[in-house]
Amino acid sequence: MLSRSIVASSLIVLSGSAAFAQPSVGGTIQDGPAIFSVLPGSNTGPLGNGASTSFSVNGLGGPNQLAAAWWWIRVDGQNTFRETALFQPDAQTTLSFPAGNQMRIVYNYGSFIAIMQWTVSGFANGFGALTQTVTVQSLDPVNALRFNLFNYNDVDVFGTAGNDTATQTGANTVQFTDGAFPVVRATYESSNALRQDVITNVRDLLTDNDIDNLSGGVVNGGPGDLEIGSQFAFTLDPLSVQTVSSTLTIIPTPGALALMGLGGLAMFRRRRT
Ligand SMILES: [Ca+2]
Ligand SMILES: [Ca+2]
Ligand SMILES: [Ca+2]
Ligand SMILES: [Ca+2]
Repeated sequence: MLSRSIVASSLIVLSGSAAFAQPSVGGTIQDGPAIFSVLPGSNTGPLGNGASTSFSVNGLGGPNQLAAAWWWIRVDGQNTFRETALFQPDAQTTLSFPAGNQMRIVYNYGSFIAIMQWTVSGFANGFGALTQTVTVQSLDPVNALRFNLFNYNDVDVFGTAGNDTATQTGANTVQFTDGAFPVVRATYESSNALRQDVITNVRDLLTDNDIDNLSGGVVNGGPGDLEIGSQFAFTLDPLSVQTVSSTLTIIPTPGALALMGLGGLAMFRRRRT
């Protein structure tokens, strides 16, 4: 039943897409010095590499700390044979900007709707966060659906692909550094598992032609060009909804912290303990 409804919606797409042909969806969102972009046309298909992205916390033209970020999906069942990138032809895809710092792409797969959303937050120059969420709403009135969502990030600390190191700092947290600072802290709330490795070992698991699950934590902490993926596995009861999320936080240099008045406080606390 699941595969039949997907095919049905694909046929509708084909009949409408020719008249509304346009580049694959993307756009830019901003909050103060934090700017995030999904490059239009870079998310080319369900079997492709996801989207090219840009994430600066130092204003336009600042170091791009995130060269790629996307979500993959797998609904386990009889006809499941691999993971696929979230993607539908643009005529079937709804792109919106609910706020200046928020971008939303909605996909209707027939038996479920996937709402992919980014929120960017600029706390100060050099200090910001990017939250990526997917909300899945089941449209199936009868069957429970077993979902696997995969969030993938090609983190490039300091805007350079190389020289990054990764350390697991919590069950769902990995910290990336290039030298001492700045630090990218990736947190994956409620994820079942994560896997970090040198590029493109994690993405290859999502783009090859079989079923993979992400586990192992920090597999290769560098230094090198590193990437990370996390997996969220859950079962959706008929007509129910679930949201999963990951957050990348860029922490400023100690000098920038001091300028913000936070560094002195941190040092004061450290001295007293
Ligand atoms: Ca780097
Ligand atoms: Ca594989
Ligand atoms: Ca795979
Ligand atoms: Ca990287």
